[in-house]
Amino acid sequence: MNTIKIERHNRVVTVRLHRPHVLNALSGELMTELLDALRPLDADPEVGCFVVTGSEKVFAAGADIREMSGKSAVDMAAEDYFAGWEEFASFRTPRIAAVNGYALGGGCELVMMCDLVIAGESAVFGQPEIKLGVIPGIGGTQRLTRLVGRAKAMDLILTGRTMDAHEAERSGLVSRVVPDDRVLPTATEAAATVAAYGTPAVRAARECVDRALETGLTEGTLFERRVFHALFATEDQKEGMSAFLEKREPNFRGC
Ligand code: CO8
Repeated sequence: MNTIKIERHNRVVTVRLHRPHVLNALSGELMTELLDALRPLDADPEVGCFVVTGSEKVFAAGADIREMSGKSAVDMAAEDYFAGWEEFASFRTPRIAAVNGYALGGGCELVMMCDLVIAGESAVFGQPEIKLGVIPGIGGTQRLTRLVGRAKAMDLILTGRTMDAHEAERSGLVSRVVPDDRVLPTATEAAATVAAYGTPAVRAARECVDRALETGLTEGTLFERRVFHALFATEDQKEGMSAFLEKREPNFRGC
């Protein structure tokens, strides 16, 4: 692989974006390599969480402007350019973004496709596409608005200004801000924690939380209650509740 590096420790897989000469700009090759690498891991029951990160200096400075710049509208539509990122968004394995430095444009959109976002003090978020004569194209106008609200989303997308890690946390884009050198360790610890829980409950929790962005309160709470009921069909529910009552650690088996 030319553009990413993958490491696996027990149930946690870490994907490192690796195009340092262009600040990890997201090219078509990077997207393809990342999807090809993660697709089988997403289907592997022994994998419990993904961590997506960049370098200590930059997460990703957006889609690759050089790659896009010469394309026509017909090229973009014919390729359905970057539609593949929706496959990443639809993976069932939970994912944690570990962000140092710039997460701009497509980099910020990739962050928003993750479930938890651990940001270092140096992290910078934004959707500056307006400065290039375009708009966000990997879900930025939709996910940012749902996550931070219309007022903040309009501010970021129309002015192209960036926000630091603390503003991003206050706005609801970031889960936790930690010192820069704690970003990857914190993300990896959180990933190991998530990966140790029962897969049916983790998947159910993700689906229910994401449903909140798509549906009304009555329908969403009914969906949640039905999923809650269904989890009583799992061995993990019996194990989790028995372990609590027997004052021991649970041993979840993902079934
Ligand atoms: N694409 C390609 N190359 C890039 C990118 C990028 N997004 N960002 C940086 N680079 C390159 C630079 O060209 C430079 O290369 P070289 O050394 O050959 O000149 C190298 O990386 C280092 O960059 P800088 O010298 O600019 O570094 P600075 O530290 O001075 O500045 C910044 C860092 C502020 C991050 C600056 O590089 C920058 O503004 N980058 C562009 C940010 C941006 O506009 N991102 C949005 C891109 S568009 C996008 O993401 C749209 C997604 C939707 C597409 C889907 C379509 C359907």
